[in-house]
Amino acid sequence: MKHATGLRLAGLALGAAVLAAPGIAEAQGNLTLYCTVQEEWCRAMVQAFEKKTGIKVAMTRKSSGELYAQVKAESANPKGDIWWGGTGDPHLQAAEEGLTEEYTSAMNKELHPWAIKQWEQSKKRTVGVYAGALGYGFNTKQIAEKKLAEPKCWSDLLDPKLKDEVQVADPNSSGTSYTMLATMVQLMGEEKGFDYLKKLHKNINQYTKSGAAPAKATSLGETTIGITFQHDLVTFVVQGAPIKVVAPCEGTGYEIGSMSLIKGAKNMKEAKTWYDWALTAEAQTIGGQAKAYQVPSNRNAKAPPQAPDFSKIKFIEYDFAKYGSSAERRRLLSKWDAEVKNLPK
Ligand code: S7P
Repeated sequence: MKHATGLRLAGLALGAAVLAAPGIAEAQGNLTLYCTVQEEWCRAMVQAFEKKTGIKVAMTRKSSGELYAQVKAESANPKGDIWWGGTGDPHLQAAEEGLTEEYTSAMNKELHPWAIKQWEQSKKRTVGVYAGALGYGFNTKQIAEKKLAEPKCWSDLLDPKLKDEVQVADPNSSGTSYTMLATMVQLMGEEKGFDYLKKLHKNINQYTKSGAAPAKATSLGETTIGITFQHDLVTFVVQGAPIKVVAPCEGTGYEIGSMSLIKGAKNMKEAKTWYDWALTAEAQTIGGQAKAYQVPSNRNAKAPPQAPDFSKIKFIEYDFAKYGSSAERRRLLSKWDAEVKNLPK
């Protein structure tokens, strides 16, 4: 397995300076925002943007796969203006299918190379706004009470003693879970990756709709183990939940959380104002304040101190071009539906 060389997230020189964004004028107007991060962060962003620009925002929050399906379904008569946040793969799929619009922001020059790579790969149709590492967390009380060994690797999750103790989302609705599916295929090869997912299925107590839901369930002891992005577990750790976050020993995948302008947007001017603003260091510090611990894409935005330390995580060389492509994403999801989802336990 190769390790990501392009992902220089940990040692980023994150300066403290908050720069004023060029080209952002005080304005009035309306904007329909499709938001695919956690609700609290969506609301904090909307509030700050409305205050800054005077533009009124109507926001809808959904999981990434669901939102992609909505943008596609509405493409003949788009209702949304901008899609902000969520895993990059469905944004790349939307870009390839011509559902989103090209744009070059003046803010691009402040972004990390991994955020710009996303933009280049999509032919200017989506850009990186944050990065996050996949992993899992376990409830330390449950593990101790059930006298289970502390898991450290992906392979540990196949232990028959963990029957019905693991929770993850359905990759059709959830970008997080699609990231896991694509990670297993890249880490182990397709045959072994699907073999792994079939064995894991025996230990799954529920496939949730939302990717972050297993983090909450782990915090409440409703599941012993939750597979999510590591930052979604940190959200509960900082609130005192008995969760230990695991960066799996074999290596793991990651997301480039992305943003796209919706093709045919009714409020394109306002959507571009959001786009430029959301790439500023100022806007990217709002995540940490809203208990969202991803690594920001603006080089001048400080990563929240609680964010997972990427220098200590073994990353795979995630192939976004391949696993974000329309054909591959559709193929893997239907294979998962056919071969994993409905398997008897
Ligand atoms: O909570 C933030 C986050 O994990 O949610 C996004 C995710 O795509 C939305 O959840 P789904 O898995 O349900 O689609 C991630 O991009 C982001 O880091």
